[in-house]
Amino acid sequence: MTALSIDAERLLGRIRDLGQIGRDGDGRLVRLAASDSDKAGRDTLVAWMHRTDLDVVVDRIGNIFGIWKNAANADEAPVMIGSHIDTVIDAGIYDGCYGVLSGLEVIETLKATGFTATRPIAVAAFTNEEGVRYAPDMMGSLVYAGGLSVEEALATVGTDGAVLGAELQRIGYAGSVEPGFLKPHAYVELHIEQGPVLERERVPIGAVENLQGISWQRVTIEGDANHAGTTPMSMRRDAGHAAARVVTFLRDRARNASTPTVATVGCISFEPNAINVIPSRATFTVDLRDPDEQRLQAEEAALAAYLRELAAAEDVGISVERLARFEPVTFDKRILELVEDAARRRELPSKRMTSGAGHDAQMIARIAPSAMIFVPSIGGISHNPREHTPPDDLVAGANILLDVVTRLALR
Ligand code: HGY
Ligand code: MN
Ligand code: MN
Repeated sequence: MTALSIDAERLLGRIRDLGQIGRDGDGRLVRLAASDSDKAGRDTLVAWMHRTDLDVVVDRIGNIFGIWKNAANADEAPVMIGSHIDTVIDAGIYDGCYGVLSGLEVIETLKATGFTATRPIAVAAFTNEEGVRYAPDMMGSLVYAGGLSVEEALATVGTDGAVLGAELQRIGYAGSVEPGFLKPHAYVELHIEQGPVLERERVPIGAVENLQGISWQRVTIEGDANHAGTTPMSMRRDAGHAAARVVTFLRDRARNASTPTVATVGCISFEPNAINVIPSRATFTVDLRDPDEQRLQAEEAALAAYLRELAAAEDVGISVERLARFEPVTFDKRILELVEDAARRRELPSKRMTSGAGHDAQMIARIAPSAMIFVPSIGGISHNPREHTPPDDLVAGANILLDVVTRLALR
């Protein structure tokens, strides 16, 4: 008997279609949380949910749920499939969207076969997973899991000065339902790996057993603006130079470490940002990650010590603001075994692995047994328009999700 399969063309077509929504004037994909382009993506997803006859619910932080339930199972805890459809700047079309659209596809496929689940099946699109406009990232799922109050989240001021709550109102996604209204029986997230491991090892399915800790900080360095031509080097309080020292310190330390620690300065700005003025202020972000909590704390302490030394040596003021901090997460072994069993039955190699990226699953793991499934990323590239996963791998991953959800929905 051939195994049930999702409708590949429908899934791949929706990924392509959603990937065209939110292109800016330069053709870049930019659907930042609660922006007009995010609204356009949300509206498209909701329309597809309605077309599948799902109950659509939006909660107060704008998380969107498409719920398939019937009179017999409506009171049972649901199997939840989720991810996100907001993007970074100049994004690929698979990050997050692949998981949400595969969840919708799994429900649509099961509905068409007359499958009778013993519990509802819900697909979720969580608000602001990327954290580019509003920190922290994974915000919608963090609020959903009770890790951040919805009031605090709604009051968050974005990088453009807009307040999240007002933006959700403006785009029509300030729902009335309290986050956490559905406590999942189990949560599964399908996602592109966004790293090089599966492609390099020619393994089509990743059973993600844990996810590394994340530390986000914003550093502000205060110096003195002064004339670039007349100020002797020995008399400068150069915030720009001090910032450059931190960037190099972080990269060299992580690069030379024998651990999987990674460090990234993704945003940096100078004031007054003029060619002939010594920067009076430098503001930049630091993203530190490590699968081990003790090591991550040691990296944060090493940076703090370096900043103290640098402030004294360069006679500058340095202040640090925490933007996000999440400890490493271990996923549910039972669900992982279902993933591996499903791969075996479909004669697909799989491997256990760690997620380098943050995901909504790490938040929902606080309230329900959760796990992730990865598919390969070509060249390990992500957060980049060249992000790509071959269609066969996309379909294989969605079929593993179908098998795992089917098993969970019968328990
Ligand atoms: O930052 C992350 O890892 C995720 O893409 N938000
Ligand atoms: Mn993602
Ligand atoms: Mn991402």
